[in-house]
Amino acid sequence: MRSPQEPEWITDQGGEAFAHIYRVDAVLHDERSAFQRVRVIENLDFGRMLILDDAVQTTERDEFIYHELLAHVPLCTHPAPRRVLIIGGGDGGLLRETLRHPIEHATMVEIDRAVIDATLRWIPSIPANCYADPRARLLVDDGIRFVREGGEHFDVAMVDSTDPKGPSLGLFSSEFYGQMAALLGASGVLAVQSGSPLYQQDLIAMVQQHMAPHFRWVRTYLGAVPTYPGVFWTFTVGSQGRDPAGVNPEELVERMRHIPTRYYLPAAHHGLFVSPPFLQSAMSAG
Ligand code: AG3
Repeated sequence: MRSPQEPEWITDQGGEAFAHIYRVDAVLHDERSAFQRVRVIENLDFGRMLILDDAVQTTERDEFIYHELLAHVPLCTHPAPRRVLIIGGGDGGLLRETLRHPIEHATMVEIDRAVIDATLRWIPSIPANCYADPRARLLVDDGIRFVREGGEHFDVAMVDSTDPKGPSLGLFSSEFYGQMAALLGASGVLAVQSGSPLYQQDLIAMVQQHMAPHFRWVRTYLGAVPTYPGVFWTFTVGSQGRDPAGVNPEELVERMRHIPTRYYLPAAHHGLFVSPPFLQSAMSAG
């Protein structure tokens, strides 16, 4: 038993033998939804943090890095995105970044309403006012089923998932990427979070392999997310039309001109695809 003076710490395990730990300075929300344990805690260094089971999803202090990287890379890869699909993303950060582009609409399909509600209530700066945007459509539903059933057309899709365990495993399958490609059409772009390059190299290789049959270009890029185990994190983009690494630099500047960012920069876009050799080997492994 912990004594009342001893603080609680949350352990987000990366590899077999390492983890990041965070002191719980206050518990703002703790519930077991139909899918997972949903917690919002306060931490002195990172502010409010959304934790699903024991995995940190996002925090007030560093959420912009992940959300900007997952949104602006695929959106700028497509020449003129109008319809956007987000699978997962319950905290709303990705939808918020997406809506900064002059798109027609964005549909977000999140399976767990508890994540949407807890973030809206306790970390409102992350969704900001994205759900009030008339271009946003929110569906609380199974994203895998939504994509399988098809019937709608999108220009850009993003998968903002939890770790590849349980219900989210299907979001990393070749079958799912194939069904996504069918929704996306000729210049479609898909971006996903593809895990840690330190302890999930198998996942990166698997995502590469599973996307390859369905997309003309498949590229993995790196970001630094301080609150994910090991800090280094990867994203993988599949594109049918343009090469994500070949977008005209002046066009990038123009497209991002009125979009404020704190991490993603047009001038850094191409550099994202110049991968360090250890990541290149991870991509081609498997
Ligand atoms: N999605 C979670 C990425 C995986 C983090 N893994 C971990 N901490 N063990 C982030 C959702 C942000 N919108």
